[in-house]
Amino acid sequence: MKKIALHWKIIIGMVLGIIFGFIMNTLEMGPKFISDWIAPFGTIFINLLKLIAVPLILASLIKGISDLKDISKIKTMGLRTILIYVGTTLIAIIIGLTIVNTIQPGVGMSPDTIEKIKTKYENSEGVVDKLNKASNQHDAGPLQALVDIFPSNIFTALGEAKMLQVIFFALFVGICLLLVPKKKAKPLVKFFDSLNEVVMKMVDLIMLFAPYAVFALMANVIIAFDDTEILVKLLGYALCVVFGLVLMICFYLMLVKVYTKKSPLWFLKEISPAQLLAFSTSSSAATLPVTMERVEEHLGVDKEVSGFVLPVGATVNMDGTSLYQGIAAVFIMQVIWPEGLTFTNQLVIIATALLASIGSAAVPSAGMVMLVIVLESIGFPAELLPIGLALIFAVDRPLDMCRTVVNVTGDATVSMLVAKSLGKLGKPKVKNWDDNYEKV
Ligand code: DAS
Repeated sequence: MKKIALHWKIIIGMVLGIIFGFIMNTLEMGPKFISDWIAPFGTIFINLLKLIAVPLILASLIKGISDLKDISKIKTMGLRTILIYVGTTLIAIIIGLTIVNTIQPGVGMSPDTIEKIKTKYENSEGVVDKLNKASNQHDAGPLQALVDIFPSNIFTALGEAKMLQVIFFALFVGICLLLVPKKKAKPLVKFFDSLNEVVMKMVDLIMLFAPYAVFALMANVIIAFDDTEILVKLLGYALCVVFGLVLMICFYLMLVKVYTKKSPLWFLKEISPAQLLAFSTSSSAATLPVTMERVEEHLGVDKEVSGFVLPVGATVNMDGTSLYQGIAAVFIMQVIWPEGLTFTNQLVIIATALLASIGSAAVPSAGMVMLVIVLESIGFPAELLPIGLALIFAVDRPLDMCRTVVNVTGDATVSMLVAKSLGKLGKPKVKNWDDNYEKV
């Protein structure tokens, strides 16, 4: 019997995890059983992916940069990457604002629904935690984000997986490898070349565990749903976000088709394992090793492009998150602060949602934390913030899963556009969809 491709095993694991989660949710001890005996396998999988993200970025970027013939390409690559990232993020926010102002999902919500949501979630641990995390962001000065790019201790940066600091260090080492005599550079280039191969093989091995891990992750998400009535009331808002995210995916496919002349369906199929993991883990950072492996080995993007564009993207480019922040901010105002719905405020939302998505960490629910910053930027009353977050809290996890898929897809798209513009988009190294997974 023909072996089932890993792609399908992951989807089967996802579906079975959702079914298992709903079944266990009907049993008295079901949720506890899942959180004690099933969820840890999902955590182990995410830990393994995060474990290899930093060495992969280091090896991929240093090896890639040191292969460059012309050092000026680094400046071009950096500039093009940032410009395209800002452009796609602005488009995402504008799509989100257009949808939420047209459909107006927050208008006409009944006071008793608002009261029910307020009572249930306003003082919940999840909402309070997000507000506390958001208040920690206030202490940072206007240039703190720039200062944070430059590490004072590379071992701390590596140990704490500070992506932008690792990227800066890798770029620094790669450029210096180009500037020292070839003979002197060779041992280090060979070291990072072999490290890259080894870490890529680690991705293959970890991915064999993916179907079981995705089962655990999905079951753990389902047990969090305990109030279907509220979920139904928030369906309009949730569908606005999902519709906007689907439009963003269509926008990426159009960019791939028009600019790289590649088949959009081929592109979607080749990055689907990364999208499935993004959906299951809600973390761009955890998905990064698989995104890099798919983009390099299955989309044909050269290492020095993917090694730079993807880690930067996972850290600062979150189109799905910025679209969601635009919709969520206006939805909350439609429900509890209609006087804030001015045109000026919507312009401010565009600017702050762009900055907030850059500042959002690539971890679950980070977008909701930075949503507080967006709301505060338009003078949203502080005393209404807990209710505002409570309004969207019940559906935030499934929407986080969806927006993380868009974040990862956007990064993969931009890596192809930048590679194409630099003549660094070649033939895929691995033909079959899951060829390299079966070889281990
Ligand atoms: N979960 C975040 C990510 O990893 C996105 C978000 O929270 O909006 O991309």
